[in-house]
Amino acid sequence: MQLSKADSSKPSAVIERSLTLELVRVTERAAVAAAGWRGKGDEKAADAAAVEAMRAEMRQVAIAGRIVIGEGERDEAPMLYIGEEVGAGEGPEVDIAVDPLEGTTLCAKNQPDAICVLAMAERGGLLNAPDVYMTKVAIGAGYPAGLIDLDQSPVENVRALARAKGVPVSEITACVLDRPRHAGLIEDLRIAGVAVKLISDGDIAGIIHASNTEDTGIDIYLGSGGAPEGVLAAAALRCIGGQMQGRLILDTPDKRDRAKRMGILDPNRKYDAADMASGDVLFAATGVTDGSLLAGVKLRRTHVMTSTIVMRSWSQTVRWINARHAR
Ligand code: VTB
Repeated sequence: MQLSKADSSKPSAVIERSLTLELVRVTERAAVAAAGWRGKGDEKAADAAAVEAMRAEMRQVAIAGRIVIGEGERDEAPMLYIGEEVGAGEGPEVDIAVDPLEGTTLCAKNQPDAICVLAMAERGGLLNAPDVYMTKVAIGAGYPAGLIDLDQSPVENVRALARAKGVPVSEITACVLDRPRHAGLIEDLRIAGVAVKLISDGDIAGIIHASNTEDTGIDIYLGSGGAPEGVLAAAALRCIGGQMQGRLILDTPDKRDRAKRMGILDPNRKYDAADMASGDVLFAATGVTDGSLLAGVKLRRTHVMTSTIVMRSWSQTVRWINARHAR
């Protein structure tokens, strides 16, 4: 194993690697704040707690950061709005995508897989995605490039994957968000014999699961979810490997206008993971509720335990950091 990447032939790493641990502190603090709202039925309060904590901790980080994916437009979100400058101001110029509490409903109902998520890339490295839906497909690493394609039907994508994996379609498990808009998709998959794992929220975790088939049993992620979540999932896939495609659903003139203002000129463009998150990318997520990706925050009498996954595209390193914090 080569631990020093100093004379690697890869392009130079632009983002200081010690920033990975700084990001962990940010998602940890957000998760601890949100954890106080688990099971309280108040999604807004849970989200606000995570946002405030994330923003406060980010102020300590030595970056000149700019929010590209955040809580919304400046006029609708007081904190972590698109374009907000974050960080201590001194340090590398980076773009930041956040989902301070991915799965607010999961947190409010204390259900699995609510997580706090942050990705960082070189300036200009993250797609400025409007808050619309995105059609997504994702699989893990080790398959020929171009195996999955949004121009094929979901069932065709599953068939291609099954062939490449050398198993019958009946042994493929697809992860899909449980939404009425996916009724046709779910029916088509079931008619084809595919096993469908339905999740109630949290498609960033869903896509990460598809890239980790051996542990999760999930082979492919299919369906539409938030475009901002798509960019965050793409950042994760850049680090852990796997293929993904996304296409914005710009089905009204208003959405097309919004996208245009954000620099999206081709409304039908298919984006792969590297189109959504390019160059050197860091990704961190901390569990809020216990889930299949991460353990949730444990609030003990004298201390708090957190569980975080942090990864970096340049080195393809994935770390799981379990931390014990004094109360
Ligand atoms: C997904 C999922 C989120 O929204 O993007 C989903 O990752 C899509 O939107 O956790 P709908 O809920 O409208 O289907 C969430 O479930 C909630 O933000």
